Amino acid sequence: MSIHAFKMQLKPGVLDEYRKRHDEIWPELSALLTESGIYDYSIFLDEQTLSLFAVLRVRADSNRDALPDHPVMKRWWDSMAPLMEVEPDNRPKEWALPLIFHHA
Ligand code: RM4
Repeated sequence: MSIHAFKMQLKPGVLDEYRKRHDEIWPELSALLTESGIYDYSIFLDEQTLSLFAVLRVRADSNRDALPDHPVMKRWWDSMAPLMEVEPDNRPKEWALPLIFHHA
């Protein structure tokens, strides 16, 4: 198992919609994340900057690297692109947050 954290950036004025999309997360996306070895995945919001802080755990046997090519992931990212800062292919911009301290 490993822990990963990264930052994403929400656009102004879309917080309610961003929250709603995650409250109604697609079952097929949820299943894909689980199948890819991702679990205990949380996204926190910095209300001052609209930065999103994602923290997730990845199983040792994960195939997380294949996720960006999966049609369900691409469809989700396309649908979320109006709400987030994204790369040219619509995946969200991500800034890695290196682990400094962990209390188990
Ligand atoms: C986020 C973003 C991430 C995705 C989660 C489920 O808004 O699209 O890439 O992993 O949703």
